[in-house]
Amino acid sequence: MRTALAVLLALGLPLAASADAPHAARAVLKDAKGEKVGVAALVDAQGGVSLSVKVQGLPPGTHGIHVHAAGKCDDPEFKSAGPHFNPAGKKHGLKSPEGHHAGDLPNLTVGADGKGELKATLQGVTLGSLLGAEGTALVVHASADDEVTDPAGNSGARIACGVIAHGS
Ligand SMILES: [Cu+2]
Ligand SMILES: [Zn+2]
Repeated sequence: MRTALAVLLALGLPLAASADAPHAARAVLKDAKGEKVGVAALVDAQGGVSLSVKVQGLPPGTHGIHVHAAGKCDDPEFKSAGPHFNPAGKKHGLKSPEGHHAGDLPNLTVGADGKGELKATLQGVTLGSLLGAEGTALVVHASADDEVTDPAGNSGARIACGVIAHGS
Protein backbone atom coordinates (compact mmCIF):
# COMPACT_ATOMS: atom_id res chain seq x y z
CA MET A 1 0.00 0.00 0.00
CA ARG A 2 2.74 2.44 1.00
CA THR A 3 4.78 1.44 -2.04
CA ALA A 4 1.82 1.88 -4.38
CA LEU A 5 1.19 5.32 -2.92
CA ALA A 6 4.84 6.30 -3.35
CA VAL A 7 4.71 5.20 -6.99
CA LEU A 8 1.57 7.24 -7.62
CA LEU A 9 3.14 10.27 -5.97
CA ALA A 10 6.29 9.85 -8.05
CA LEU A 11 4.12 9.80 -11.18
CA GLY A 12 2.52 13.05 -10.10
CA LEU A 13 -0.98 11.62 -10.32
CA PRO A 14 -3.76 13.46 -8.50
CA LEU A 15 -4.37 12.00 -5.06
CA ALA A 16 -7.14 14.13 -3.64
CA ALA A 17 -8.59 11.22 -1.67
CA SER A 18 -5.27 10.25 -0.07
CA ALA A 19 -3.87 13.67 0.72
CA ASP A 20 -3.52 13.24 4.48
CA ALA A 21 -3.86 10.48 7.08
CA PRO A 22 -5.23 7.01 6.24
CA HIS A 23 -8.96 6.95 5.57
CA ALA A 24 -9.76 3.27 5.60
CA ALA A 25 -8.62 0.09 7.27
CA ARG A 26 -9.79 -3.48 7.45
CA ALA A 27 -9.45 -6.63 9.50
CA VAL A 28 -9.99 -10.23 8.47
CA LEU A 29 -11.25 -12.19 11.46
CA LYS A 30 -9.99 -15.75 11.83
CA ASP A 31 -10.82 -18.37 14.44
CA ALA A 32 -8.33 -20.49 16.41
CA LYS A 33 -8.08 -22.95 13.49
CA GLY A 34 -7.18 -20.14 11.11
CA GLU A 35 -10.55 -20.26 9.32
CA LYS A 36 -11.86 -16.92 8.11
CA VAL A 37 -14.99 -16.05 10.09
CA GLY A 38 -15.55 -12.43 9.19
CA VAL A 39 -14.37 -9.07 7.95
CA ALA A 40 -14.41 -5.58 9.39
CA ALA A 41 -14.19 -2.27 7.55
CA LEU A 42 -13.11 0.87 9.39
CA VAL A 43 -13.31 4.43 8.09
CA ASP A 44 -12.57 7.81 9.59
CA ALA A 45 -15.83 9.47 10.57
CA GLN A 46 -16.92 12.59 12.41
CA GLY A 47 -15.64 12.32 15.99
CA GLY A 48 -14.23 8.83 15.62
CA VAL A 49 -13.85 5.77 13.47
CA SER A 50 -16.89 3.98 12.15
CA LEU A 51 -16.65 0.22 12.18
CA SER A 52 -18.71 -2.29 10.25
CA VAL A 53 -18.24 -6.00 11.05
CA LYS A 54 -19.76 -9.02 9.35
CA VAL A 55 -19.17 -12.52 10.68
CA GLN A 56 -20.16 -16.04 9.71
CA GLY A 57 -19.53 -19.47 11.19
CA LEU A 58 -19.50 -18.28 14.79
CA PRO A 59 -21.48 -19.80 17.68
CA PRO A 60 -24.97 -18.26 17.96
CA GLY A 61 -25.43 -15.83 20.85
CA THR A 62 -24.13 -12.55 22.17
CA HIS A 63 -20.40 -11.92 21.95
CA GLY A 64 -18.13 -9.26 23.34
CA ILE A 65 -16.04 -7.57 20.65
CA HIS A 66 -13.27 -5.04 21.19
CA VAL A 67 -10.29 -3.36 19.62
CA HIS A 68 -7.22 -4.71 21.44
CA ALA A 69 -3.94 -2.88 21.93
CA ALA A 70 -1.55 -5.01 19.85
CA GLY A 71 -1.78 -5.86 16.17
CA LYS A 72 -1.00 -9.54 16.66
CA CYS A 73 -3.23 -12.63 16.40
CA ASP A 74 -0.37 -15.13 16.57
CA ASP A 75 -1.43 -17.76 19.13
CA PRO A 76 -4.66 -19.81 19.07
CA GLU A 77 -5.92 -18.09 22.22
CA PHE A 78 -5.11 -14.68 20.75
CA LYS A 79 -3.38 -13.52 23.93
CA SER A 80 -0.86 -11.76 21.69
CA ALA A 81 -3.52 -9.12 20.94
CA GLY A 82 -3.00 -7.78 24.47
CA PRO A 83 -5.54 -5.88 26.57
CA HIS A 84 -8.20 -3.51 25.25
CA PHE A 85 -7.00 -0.47 23.29
CA ASN A 86 -6.93 2.14 26.03
CA PRO A 87 -4.61 5.07 25.34
CA ALA A 88 -6.52 7.29 27.80
CA GLY A 89 -6.08 4.89 30.76
CA LYS A 90 -9.81 4.43 31.46
CA LYS A 91 -11.68 1.45 32.92
CA HIS A 92 -13.58 -1.11 30.87
CA GLY A 93 -17.17 -0.85 29.74
CA LEU A 94 -19.45 1.39 27.72
CA LYS A 95 -21.64 1.61 30.85
CA SER A 96 -18.79 2.13 33.33
CA PRO A 97 -18.79 5.48 35.15
CA GLU A 98 -14.96 5.40 35.01
CA GLY A 99 -14.88 4.29 31.41
CA HIS A 100 -14.57 3.46 28.83
CA HIS A 101 -11.66 1.99 26.88
CA ALA A 102 -11.32 3.55 23.45
CA GLY A 103 -11.53 0.01 22.03
CA ASP A 104 -14.83 -0.92 23.70
CA LEU A 105 -17.76 -1.73 21.42
CA PRO A 106 -21.38 -2.85 21.83
CA ASN A 107 -21.95 -6.61 21.77
CA LEU A 108 -22.11 -8.56 18.53
CA THR A 109 -25.21 -10.73 18.10
CA VAL A 110 -24.82 -13.93 16.09
CA GLY A 111 -27.95 -15.67 14.84
CA ALA A 112 -28.83 -19.36 14.63
CA ASP A 113 -27.24 -19.38 11.14
CA GLY A 114 -23.88 -18.35 12.62
CA LYS A 115 -24.04 -14.95 10.98
CA GLY A 116 -23.95 -11.53 12.59
CA GLU A 117 -23.38 -7.88 11.86
CA LEU A 118 -22.39 -4.87 13.93
CA LYS A 119 -22.05 -1.23 13.01
CA ALA A 120 -20.66 1.12 15.64
CA THR A 121 -18.45 4.18 16.08
CA LEU A 122 -15.26 4.18 18.14
CA GLN A 123 -15.63 7.66 19.63
CA GLY A 124 -12.54 9.84 19.87
CA VAL A 125 -10.39 7.35 17.97
CA THR A 126 -8.55 7.98 14.70
CA LEU A 127 -7.42 5.47 12.11
CA GLY A 128 -3.93 6.86 12.61
CA SER A 129 -3.95 5.79 16.27
CA LEU A 130 -5.29 2.32 15.41
CA LEU A 131 -2.56 1.88 12.80
CA GLY A 132 0.26 3.14 15.05
CA ALA A 133 3.55 1.43 15.88
CA GLU A 134 2.05 -1.39 17.97
CA GLY A 135 -0.97 -1.75 15.71
CA THR A 136 -4.33 -2.98 16.97
CA ALA A 137 -6.52 -6.05 16.50
CA LEU A 138 -10.24 -6.72 16.54
CA VAL A 139 -11.15 -9.61 18.87
CA VAL A 140 -14.44 -11.50 19.30
CA HIS A 141 -15.12 -13.29 22.59
CA ALA A 142 -17.05 -16.44 23.54
CA SER A 143 -19.48 -14.65 25.86
CA ALA A 144 -21.36 -11.39 26.15
CA ASP A 145 -19.59 -8.28 27.45
CA ASP A 146 -21.45 -7.04 30.54
CA GLU A 147 -20.17 -3.54 29.58
CA VAL A 148 -19.05 -2.67 33.09
CA THR A 149 -16.67 -5.24 34.67
CA ASP A 150 -13.02 -4.22 34.38
CA PRO A 151 -10.92 -5.16 32.43
CA ALA A 152 -12.91 -7.07 29.80
CA GLY A 153 -16.58 -7.28 30.78
CA ASN A 154 -16.41 -11.00 31.69
CA SER A 155 -16.61 -11.80 28.02
CA GLY A 156 -14.57 -15.00 28.28
CA ALA A 157 -12.24 -16.66 25.82
CA ARG A 158 -11.07 -14.99 22.63
CA ILE A 159 -12.57 -16.93 19.71
CA ALA A 160 -11.67 -14.81 16.68
CA CYS A 161 -9.05 -12.19 15.91
CA GLY A 162 -8.07 -9.95 13.02
CA VAL A 163 -5.20 -7.47 12.75
CA ILE A 164 -6.43 -3.99 11.78
CA ALA A 165 -4.44 -2.97 8.70
CA HIS A 166 -4.42 -0.33 5.98
CA GLY A 167 -6.81 -0.90 3.14
CA SER A 168 -10.46 -0.84 2.22
CU1 LIG B 1 -11.79 -8.20 23.60
ZN1 LIG C 1 -12.57 -2.60 27.45
